[in-house]
Amino acid sequence: MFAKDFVWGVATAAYQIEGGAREGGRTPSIWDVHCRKEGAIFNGNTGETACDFYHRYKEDIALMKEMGIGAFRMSFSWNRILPEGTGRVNAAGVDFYSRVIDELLNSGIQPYVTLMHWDLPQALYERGGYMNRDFAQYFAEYAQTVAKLFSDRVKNFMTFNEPQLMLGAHRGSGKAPGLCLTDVETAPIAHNILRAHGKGVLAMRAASKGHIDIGMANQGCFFYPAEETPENIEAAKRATFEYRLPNWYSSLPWYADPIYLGRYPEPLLSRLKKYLPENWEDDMKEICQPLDFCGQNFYNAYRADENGNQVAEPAGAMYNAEHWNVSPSGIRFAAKWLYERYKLPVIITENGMCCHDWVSLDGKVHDPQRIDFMQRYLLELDRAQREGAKIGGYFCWSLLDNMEWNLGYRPRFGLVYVDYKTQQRIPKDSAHWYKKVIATQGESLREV
Ligand code: GBH
Repeated sequence: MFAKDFVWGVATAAYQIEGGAREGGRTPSIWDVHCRKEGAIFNGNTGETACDFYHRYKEDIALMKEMGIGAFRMSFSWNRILPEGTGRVNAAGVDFYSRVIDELLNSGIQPYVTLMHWDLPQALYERGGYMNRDFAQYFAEYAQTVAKLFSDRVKNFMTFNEPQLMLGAHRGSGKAPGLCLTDVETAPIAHNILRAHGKGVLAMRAASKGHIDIGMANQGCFFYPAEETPENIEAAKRATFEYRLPNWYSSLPWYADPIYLGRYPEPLLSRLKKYLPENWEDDMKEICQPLDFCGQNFYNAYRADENGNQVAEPAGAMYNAEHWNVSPSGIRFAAKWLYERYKLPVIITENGMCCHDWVSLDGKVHDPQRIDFMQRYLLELDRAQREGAKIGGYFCWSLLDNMEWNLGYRPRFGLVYVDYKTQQRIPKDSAHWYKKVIATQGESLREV
């Protein structure tokens, strides 16, 4: 069903799993600071210990090996590597990631490294964060450092995870740094993040030993057609790429068009041009660097009618434990549209579901809905490739239950259950199921 070289992975992020927040010379990121604010995080949870991956990475890598996982998407904590954000390199931080990478490679698992998954070093936030035009330069320095130190062993990188949500964090989403800014401030922030991506890619290519694949893991607001008629499909595609809703910062094309096509999308550009920094056009060439894949996180899409207007889910629709709608056809349309528009192999860098998981009396964790969710989404992904889209891989979010940002430890997204008190890991039914999917290259997806 899926090709032999199809990449079967699981995805994670540093702040959500590592813990060891005060160990090995690590300084705080904006998330450490945010978690200390009264009422900012569900139940006052923090990532101080998280899944303790910092100490338990060997055990977790062994679990992946047992599952037959081919690739591990992880992120590096910028402030573990460069405690001041720029300048001094922290040997203990580099050593930690080095040990993780070696353990992965020795287990036959390819590391896919995200340079920054939301955890901006606090030291850089205090220098203006993304608002500072020099942010792009700081990021390039970090990217170059990582490429120098790791490109002999790591062959796949992503610059940022979900710039959409990084902007959302500045628009009152409750994520760090917990600001609520207007278009005047956020349009330049988005522009600086895109510039950082471009400069980062250039710096990595220049510093890397041999060829490395580079992409970005985007989020985005997709629509799926309520009825699969040609008109409705066209309308859903238009709603996705000619984004017209007020929350432009959640859209896909505001970030994807510049990095893949070298231009901001209309009609959003007409709306936001006045907020962009002077001479923004001069930056577009640097922002649009050749990339090797189109990384896309995909959880759900919104339902659109034949006029491209968002409509409510039908009564009795499927939802995850956090009430996000489940829309399997959405991943098929997303993959096809992305490949058609950006002409790069698509990698689903995240997809998964949070369920109401707990340990049953038999000591196991039964998660039939996660299995059904993944089966539905993977079957649709297979259909997308049969209909012409080139798909390079699929990463399940997530290996472990983990620290879900401002929602704390409430949502459980893992294939492996984590008892946060004892740090015991219990592979859920879905972990065994995914193992079989991988071993059969997707053939077992046909079994219902
Ligand atoms: C990702 O963000 C992050 O990269 C990752 O760190 C995180 O743990 C993971 O997903 C799980 O959340 O309109 O109510 O249907 C996901 C961003 C934002 C995607 C909300 C789904 C749907 C909300 N998500 N969105 S809803």
